[in-house]
Amino acid sequence: MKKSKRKYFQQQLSKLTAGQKRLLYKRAANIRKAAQVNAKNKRRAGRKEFKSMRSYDDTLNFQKPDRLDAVTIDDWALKVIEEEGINSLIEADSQLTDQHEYTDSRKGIVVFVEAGGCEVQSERENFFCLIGPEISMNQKSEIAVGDCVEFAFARDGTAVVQSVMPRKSRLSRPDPLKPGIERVIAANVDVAVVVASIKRPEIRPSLIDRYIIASERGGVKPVICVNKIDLIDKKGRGGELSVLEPYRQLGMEIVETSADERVGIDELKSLLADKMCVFVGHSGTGKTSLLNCILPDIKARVGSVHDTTGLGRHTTTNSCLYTAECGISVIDTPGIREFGIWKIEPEDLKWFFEEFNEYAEQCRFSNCSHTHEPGCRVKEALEEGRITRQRYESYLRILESIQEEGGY
Ligand SMILES: Nc1nc2c(ncn2[C@@H]2O[C@H](COP(=O)(O)OP(=O)(O)O)[C@@H](O)[C@H]2O)c(=O)[nH]1
Ligand SMILES: [Mg+2]
Ligand SMILES: [Zn+2]
Repeated sequence: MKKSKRKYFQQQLSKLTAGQKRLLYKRAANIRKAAQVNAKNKRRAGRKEFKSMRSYDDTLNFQKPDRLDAVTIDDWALKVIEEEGINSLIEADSQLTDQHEYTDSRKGIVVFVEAGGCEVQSERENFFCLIGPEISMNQKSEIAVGDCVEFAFARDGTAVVQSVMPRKSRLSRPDPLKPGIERVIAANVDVAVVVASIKRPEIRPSLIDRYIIASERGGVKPVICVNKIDLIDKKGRGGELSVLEPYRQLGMEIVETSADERVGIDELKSLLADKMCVFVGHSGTGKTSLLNCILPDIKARVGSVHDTTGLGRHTTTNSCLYTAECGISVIDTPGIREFGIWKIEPEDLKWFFEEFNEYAEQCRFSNCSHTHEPGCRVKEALEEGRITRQRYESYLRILESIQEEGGY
């Protein structure tokens, strides 16, 4: 830090309490981390992809990729002070730290998360809540849609989340910009509906496999929904739907739907009755359209509670939980093109390919990765057609991606 700046920095620091300083350095560490990963990803991805990423745009201003390592945490803290002002820290701290002032504690479920807070539904009423700093620090991954929380009101009426209940299940992926950080897409869900479309966009089995793995890892039951079946000729269905054969053989539940022609909607509804579900899948496969078919009463209800969280506005970038009278709750998620695998060691991946297991026991080596080893019974089963090439190749691709950093 330059001498001239150092003095200003010390002056500003002296105005802050210990709690405020903690916030300052936490914010500084966050933007440093984001900028480092950003710079790295940019180098790796050749710029174009990461430029458009939304959540860390604000940190791009802080980037000095060529001399990142030369700057200290104080420099980042100074940046925060210069760009955001110490008043914002003082405010944030005063709003969030004093626990004793809170009254009227309630429980609820998080329906929407955005920068600075979340929307919590509690006994049919929605509250916008701030998230206390001790939560963002203690919780491994911050609050997610579907989380059960306790919140209370400050003297000025501001609702603040005080604690988050342990999650009974989760669907997560690594943060695309910060692969070391877990992003929980949905918490406490029973079922993940992996929505694929038969055409426009084409089915991507390896993406389905990734969702299945993430679901199973997080304690969520995956089911497959193939949408847009109106786009194929009824007679020709066998051919186009053959990619689903491996999943049929695994005994997974598969529903064929058309949101446009309202085909299969009742079947999907009965599968989801009284469950908390999350809709995941490539963007454009029809998740939101299906949601509208299943929960027709949603639009009105959401609109009347909160215009800002109505269908359409944030839903392209954020997940949102909708609950209907019929007892179905659905978390609609934004479309993502790539879905990384959160914390599965390369040697553990094979266990998520269930159909390999009965052969894996007979491989010559007990730690066989089924890739290059001699005496691999899984590869023999592949040659014999007992394991599909589609799933085996998907295994290889995912294995390769998790051997590289981050699971992407
Ligand atoms: N032909 C056909 N188009 C559909 C169907 N479901 C959704 N679409 C269209 O696919 C596009 C993407 O739908 P949307 O629900 O926004 O997909 P999401 O990104 O997964 O939420 C829209 O233009 C829909 O009208 C369907 O069953 N059949
Ligand atoms: Mg959508
Ligand atoms: Zn093997």
